[in-house]
Amino acid sequence: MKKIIEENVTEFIKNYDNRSDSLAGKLWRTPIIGYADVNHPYIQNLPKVVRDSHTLPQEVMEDATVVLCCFVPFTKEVARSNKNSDELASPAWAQAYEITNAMFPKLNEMILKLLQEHGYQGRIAPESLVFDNQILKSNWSHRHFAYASGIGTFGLNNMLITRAGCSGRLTTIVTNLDMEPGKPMEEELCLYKKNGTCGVCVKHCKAHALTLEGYDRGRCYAQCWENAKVHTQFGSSYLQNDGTANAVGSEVCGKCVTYAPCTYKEL
Ligand code: B12
Ligand code: SF4
Ligand code: SF4
Repeated sequence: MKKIIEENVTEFIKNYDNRSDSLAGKLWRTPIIGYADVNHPYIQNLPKVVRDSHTLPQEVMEDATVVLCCFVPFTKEVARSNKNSDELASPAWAQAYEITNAMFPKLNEMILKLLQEHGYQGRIAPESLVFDNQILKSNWSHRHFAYASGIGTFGLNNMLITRAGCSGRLTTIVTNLDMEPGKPMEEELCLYKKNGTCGVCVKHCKAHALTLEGYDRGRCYAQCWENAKVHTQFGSSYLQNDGTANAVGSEVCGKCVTYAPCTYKEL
């Protein structure tokens, strides 16, 4: 079943990349898919690690077994468009964000159908579709599920770093698939966490939201807002809890994600 899912997701993304916008055919690379064990203590502990109200997979689907985690890496071209010398994110970075966010519901739908065809069920956690712009935390952290599935580790830049790098986006689906889940990676993929070197992401954060001492989500969000005011041409895909759009434009920045050793890795 893993192979079938992998093939179908790869094919779907390839076909979806065949659009008519300026990033057509050069937006994504081969996705990386992992499966997180819903009964793993790391997952059961998420309400303590992320926030009390963090949803557990069993609340989304009673007979949940694994959470399918899909990381869709951006191409080098998209990652490198977001130059650190520029104050704001590149238009291509904002566009990639919106196109990918718009693609995910369709990808999810395809996976749900595929699961059904093979006698399984899947559900999207409703909390994964919204984001509270007051608290700046979700009740469904894609990154934590992806970490538990073994597809990557957390960087100093907060990103999930995978074997394809950290420049890309994540989606997750709760399933009752009968398969061997992954487990957290033993190897540390962030150089700073591994041996105290690098720290490039911190140097790139002109808003001083990311420092060696920690991360200020309020400052980071303010910088994303500066971008949203300018990058209004690609829409605004994130919703608030009440279903209305979160911002006037694309809430992006990502300088800590680009031009770093963990940005892009050849697969
Ligand atoms: C709210 C949110 C924001 C907020 C707050 C960001 C933040 N770091 O929390 C704002 C608007 C500022 C933001 C900014 C960005 N975001 Co954002 N954001 C989200 C969202 C909706 C929820 C994240 C959340 O709940 N955070 C709360 C914290 C507590 O959970 P967490 O960040 O997942 O996990 C952290 C901690 O728990 C801690 N941690 C890890 N292990 C452990 C263990 C223990 C024991 C403890 C105590 C803590 C701990 O480290 C983790 C990483 O910081 C997710 C989508 C989703 N539903 O998951 C996207 C998401 C995290 N964002 C993403 C991205 C790419 C960005 C930006 C680069 C913007 C852009 N696209 O240009 C910046 C990067 C900022 C940064 N360096 O962190 C991607 C990350 C992809 C990846 N490779 O990991 C996500 C997953 C969206 C997606 N669908 O792909 N974001
Ligand atoms: S830029 Fe360096 S320190 Fe920052 S997350 Fe990537 S590897 Fe870690
Ligand atoms: S997204 Fe921008 S503001 Fe936020 S931590 Fe990264 S570089 Fe700093």
